[in-house]
Amino acid sequence: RDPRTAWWTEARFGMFIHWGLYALPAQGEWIMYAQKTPVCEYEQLAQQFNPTEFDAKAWVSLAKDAGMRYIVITAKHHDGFTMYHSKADPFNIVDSTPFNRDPMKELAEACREADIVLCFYYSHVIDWHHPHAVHKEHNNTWDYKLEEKRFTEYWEGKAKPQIKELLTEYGWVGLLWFDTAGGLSEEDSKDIVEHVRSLQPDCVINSRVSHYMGMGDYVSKGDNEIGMSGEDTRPWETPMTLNLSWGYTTRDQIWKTADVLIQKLVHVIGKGGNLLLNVGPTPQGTIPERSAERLREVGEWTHRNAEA
Ligand code: JFZ
Repeated sequence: RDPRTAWWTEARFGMFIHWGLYALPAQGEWIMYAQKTPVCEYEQLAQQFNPTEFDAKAWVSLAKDAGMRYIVITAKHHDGFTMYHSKADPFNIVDSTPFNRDPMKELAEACREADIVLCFYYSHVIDWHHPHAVHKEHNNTWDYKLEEKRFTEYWEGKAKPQIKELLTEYGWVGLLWFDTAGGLSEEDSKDIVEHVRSLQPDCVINSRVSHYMGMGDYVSKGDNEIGMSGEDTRPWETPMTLNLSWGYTTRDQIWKTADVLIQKLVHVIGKGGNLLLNVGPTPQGTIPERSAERLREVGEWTHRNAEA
């Protein structure tokens, strides 16, 4: 049994949080790419982003009530905007919005108090804001020319310094959740793993850090996909949505019922996996009431059965 992943395999159930500027247009976290929004236009969202209703303690206690033991939040998603105070790039919530608070700092504090493990999602390959980020397919080709990209400038100038900030300014980080590694070389994947290990040797890394087999401490399944296949014996996790999208949207109102969620939870855990269940907070900084309601229902069921 691996001491690094021990807390995580015991935790079983976590809260995924997709929160960023994309909450404002309210059509999911891929909106910039879908609409080919120019960087200068997308940046204007930051000036309107002021989530004054954000309450870290309320989010953490909702996770706790639901029976969750860890939180994975989008410190940076594909739009390149960081939801914490980054010194490496001013396109972040403290330097570019009127909000003037670092919600990751507040969450780190609230998690420590409540004994919930804080983890960060970091989009290490896709970054539509940075001129030199390179992905296999999903690049910002409306602002930047592929042939003019110098990947090292992104890698050494933004991705690695920002990962370092996350691993040095927020206390112990339980897990770094990487994603969409298409096009990243084996060498660069190893580079990022070593980078994380050198800063926080106990930090768990998910398999999406790389497209090369066997990297990372556990396997992230496809969305809503349950169970292991093949020969991989690593622990695994199913990321799941409550509705049909990750980021906040007003369009998608197809919600899984509490019964279905409880069945999924039992199914995943029964097969030995972890369930990472997503919420997409609003631009005001609140978890949509429909989502909160569902999570509390799941929690009531879990707590009832834990006592019995
Ligand atoms: C990625 C992101 O592009 C998406 O915005 C979200 O953050 C999600 C959790 O992860 O999308 C994926 C990546 C991999 C799979 C599905 C969606 N997959 O392997 O099935």
